[in-house]
Amino acid sequence: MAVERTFVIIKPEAVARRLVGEILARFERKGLSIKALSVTQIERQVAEEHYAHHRDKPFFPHLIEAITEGPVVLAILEGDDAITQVRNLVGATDPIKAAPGTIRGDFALRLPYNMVHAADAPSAAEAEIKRFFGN
Ligand code: 3AN
Repeated sequence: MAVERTFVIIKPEAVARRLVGEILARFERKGLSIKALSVTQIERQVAEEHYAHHRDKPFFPHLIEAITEGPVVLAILEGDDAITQVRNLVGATDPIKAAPGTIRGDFALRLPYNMVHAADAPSAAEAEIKRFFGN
């Protein structure tokens, strides 16, 4: 067990549906601390960098459109094993596979609209915090 920091994006579809409080409440109830919080709109260039590993996928344009189409909430969360804990709360990537009780399982129907991005490893968390919050 180690205290970790992780990075989360509450995506435009979740902000549009007024689910920001609900989603942050789930992280807080679990015992994680909010260390930084910001409302912003992601620039296309930053989105393309963030999702560079999907650049060759057929759904890439749709994914970039979805993450840039409205305001998002960016958050840094901290706590014991925060990266795994947050991924567990968020649920499987595809909402059709995400278990009820998870954020995606409870609020999302279909890709790419799965409500939340969460860093999947310490190196990703560090790079994403730097990309979105600077040093
Ligand atoms: P996760 O967000 O669970 O780490 P990734 O990194 O594989 O999953 O996918 C990044 C984002 O790309 C997902 N959050 C989702 O919005 C979108 N995505 C992934 N797979 C698909 C797909 N097959 N069709 C459309 N969008 C997808």
